[in-house]
Amino acid sequence: MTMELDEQARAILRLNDMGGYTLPTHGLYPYQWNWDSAFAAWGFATFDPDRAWTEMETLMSGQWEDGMVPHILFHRPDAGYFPGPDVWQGRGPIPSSGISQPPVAASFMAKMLDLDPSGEPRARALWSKLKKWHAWFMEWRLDKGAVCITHPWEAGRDNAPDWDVAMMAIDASDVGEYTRRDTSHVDPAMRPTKFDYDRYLKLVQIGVSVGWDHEKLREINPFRVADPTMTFTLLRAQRDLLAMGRRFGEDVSEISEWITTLEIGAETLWNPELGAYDSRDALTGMFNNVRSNASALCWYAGINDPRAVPATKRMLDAAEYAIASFDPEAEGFEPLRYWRGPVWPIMNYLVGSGMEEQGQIEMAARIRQDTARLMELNGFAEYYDPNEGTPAGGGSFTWTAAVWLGWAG
Ligand code: 9WN
Repeated sequence: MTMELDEQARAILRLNDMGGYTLPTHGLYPYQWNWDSAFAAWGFATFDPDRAWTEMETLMSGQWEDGMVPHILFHRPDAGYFPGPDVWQGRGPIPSSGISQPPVAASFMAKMLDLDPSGEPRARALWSKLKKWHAWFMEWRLDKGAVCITHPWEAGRDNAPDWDVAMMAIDASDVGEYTRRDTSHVDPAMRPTKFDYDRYLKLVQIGVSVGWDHEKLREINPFRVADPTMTFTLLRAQRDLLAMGRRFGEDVSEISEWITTLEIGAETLWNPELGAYDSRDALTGMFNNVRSNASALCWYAGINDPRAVPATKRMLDAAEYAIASFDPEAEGFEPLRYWRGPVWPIMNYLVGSGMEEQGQIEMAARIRQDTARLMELNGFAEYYDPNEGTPAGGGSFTWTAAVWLGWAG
């Protein structure tokens, strides 16, 4: 059984391989996405290390002059996705979007190096690029040491309830006409709403209007939210970058300072009333009061926080398959609508592997078993209903297959 699933997972990676970069899935996502690609590299590393390093190299080849690594690289035009390169007008060496995504690449590169120590020369060449990307976050995205997103797509958790209040404050009345493509690939009931999309596009238009100048955007962008996903993944990635830097004989003093800053920032996201790490609106200073699976990324970031255990356990127990993206007991929980309830294998890996490392064995085992069960029963979907296990979103999904190969299987 496991062997068969291993083969299926490898076949998905091959199927989505465009030669040098991997699509999340054909149809719905016909480009290279940043954090998907890091997961893909790790999946490839379990059976084809050379291809794995190439994936990372292609991702980093899209890095902007200022260090940012965009969330989408549009290698070849494809009418099946909106908004495409003409709308985004990124200013990098490869047509791209104008925002970034959770920086998990350095952490997966560390895993790749464990699996394939002979890849060290390629890792060394990538290291300074990753450092430049991490420096970009430290320069442009901090609020009290926590990492902010400037667009919901930047967090990778598009329509999470975390952003609802901030989204309501955006005036998108003049966004104009546009045609979505996502809803022609999957059931609109599983996707973000038109209200969300109007604002997603409005934020892109604002970015384009200033040529994606980060300094100007810091002044005028109507959306800036400090986010646990970003803060915890960057904190973890800095630790992994530092460890690799030491191994390569690099000067890592600056990275140590970044780690201290991010640890202080992470603490500013602790919401005592919620009993969880929470997103905080950097423009208003208000917590969003949303209990999501991003809170449980603290362990992945190396923070073994006993305060976070009770609410995390409650979230695990509130659904058949852990861990729901949004608290199943909260008002507005939607088991099939993208980041407003469904369970995501990639988040399960980040959360579960962090718990394993920090000795939270019981919760970790529960998450890992549930992740495996979902794939055994329902294949390699983008995400699943946390109560029924129903596969949802795109099928034959790259990062889900990678999680099977690298961890759950
Ligand atoms: C926008 C590719 C990406 C993931 C994100 C996920 C979704 C895109 C979309 O798909 O976002 O970036 O069009 O919905 O939310 O995490 O990287 O799989």
